[in-house]
Amino acid sequence: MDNRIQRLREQFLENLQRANAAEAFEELRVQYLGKKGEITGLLKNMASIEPERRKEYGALVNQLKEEAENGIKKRMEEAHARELNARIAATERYDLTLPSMVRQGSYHPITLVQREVEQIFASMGFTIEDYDEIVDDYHCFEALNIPKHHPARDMQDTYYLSNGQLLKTHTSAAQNAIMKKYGAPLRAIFPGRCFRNESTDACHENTFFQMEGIMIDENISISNLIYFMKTMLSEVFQRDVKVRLRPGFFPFVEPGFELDISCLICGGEGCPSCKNSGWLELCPCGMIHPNVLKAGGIDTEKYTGFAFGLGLTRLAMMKYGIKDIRDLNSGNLKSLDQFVK
Ligand code: FA5
Repeated sequence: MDNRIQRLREQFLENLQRANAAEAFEELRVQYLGKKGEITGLLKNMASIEPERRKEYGALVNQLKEEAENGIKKRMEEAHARELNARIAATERYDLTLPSMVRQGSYHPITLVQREVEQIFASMGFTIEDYDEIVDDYHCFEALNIPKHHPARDMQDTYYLSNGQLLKTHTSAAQNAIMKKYGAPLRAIFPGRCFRNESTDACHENTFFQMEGIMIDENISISNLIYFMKTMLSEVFQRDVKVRLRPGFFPFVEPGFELDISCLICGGEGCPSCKNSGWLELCPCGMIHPNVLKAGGIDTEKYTGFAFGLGLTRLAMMKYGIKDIRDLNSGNLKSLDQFVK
């Protein structure tokens, strides 16, 4: 190898060994490979080389140039990795003894109110049941005395799935299965998420929670129904709440009622949360229709029963003074983490 090239190579490799920081590598690059760099100079020098040696000389310089470029790159990467490891080892290590910076989690207001209502009914001998969110037409409608093409289906704008099943529009969809599971006498509540293709506003969501309750036994009457509803509401609110019962039509109860409570957001004066009526539809209920009992395998000569469909989401709104139902599904931690318990 040409002596000059050989000397420059040795000098470069020595300097490269010594360099260990980003700035030092940049200096080396300028010193050897920059416009006025020493290796670049060798190339510029080509004209002064005898023509018969030029080819070999050019190849050697280019080889050195490539070696220098690759050498700088490799050592830079090694230095970067060393730096990173040192930083992780020294300064960015987790200190497991430090107090957590993560905010404490909280239960959703609907979970809180659901648990409260569950406890109240459990203390009165009701079992708590879980039921599917995807159900079939029979359970959601037909077993509830709502045959195909019955106009009552229009009250619940339903999300149908391509396989013919549907998203449960109300917790009543579990009545039939639970009657068949336990027979009579029976006391059960079954909370669940319901889905309807609703236009949303301050008191309507397309996804909301209800809690269904049924009690079937000998001699069950409307007075039992009223007693259980009143007990539940006075326990939940721990104060007097004005309620009103008015006739309501649901094909699966006879007679049927709408139980409304005086809006606790506006004190009954009217606001968007109660559609300016001062009352909020909270808990439709009634005496279970004999066709529904029969479909559930219950002896209608011996037993009667009541059912209710409590609007759990609305109950949470009233209990916690939440003005807009949409806040509850918003995932907005600012409003939801007030309920840390
Ligand atoms: C029903 O769903 C009946 N299955 C209830 C029932 C059960 C009646 C047993 C008789 C016997 P309704 O569609 O009215 O009824 O809904 C019941 C409650 O769910 C309402 O009073 C309301 O509190 C709540 N609810 C209904 N739709 C919505 C909605 N879009 N957003 C929030 N809550 C709703």
